[in-house]
Amino acid sequence: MSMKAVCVLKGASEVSGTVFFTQQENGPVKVTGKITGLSPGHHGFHVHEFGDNTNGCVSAGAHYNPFNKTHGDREDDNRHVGDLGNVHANENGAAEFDLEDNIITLFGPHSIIGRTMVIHEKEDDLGKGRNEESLKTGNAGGRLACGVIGIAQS
Ligand SMILES: [Cu+2]
Ligand SMILES: [Zn+2]
Repeated sequence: MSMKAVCVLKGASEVSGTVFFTQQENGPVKVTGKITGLSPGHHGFHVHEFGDNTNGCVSAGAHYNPFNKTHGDREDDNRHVGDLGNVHANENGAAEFDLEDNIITLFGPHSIIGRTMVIHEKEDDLGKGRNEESLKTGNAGGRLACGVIGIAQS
């Protein structure tokens, strides 16, 4: 069985984008997409806990963390489920990405469907910032755009 999900990112800024997720059951999740309107450089990219955008991206809560870990990199054992690291925007402010992740899933009780994808103002320090905030948010700063992850046509 395979599953597809999609997320349209919008916010108060010019930043917008679309993220696609595909997964074969028990396989990794392929995450692809494009975000535009960014400043050139790295931007933190996470799944946040709630699919709630009632008060903008703030209502999405903290990084999705069902196993009570600290913030980290995509390849770290100690990471929030929602930690997808950074995406990199080119000189035109466009970030295109194509990655695979073994921790997020579109199936079961810890599915990311119905939660919120957030693109941040700053680079995520991946938990290596040697301060308390680094282990919570990666010091990625404000939330530029976000969207609820929904079930896509397959
Ligand atoms: Cu975030
Ligand atoms: Zn995190």
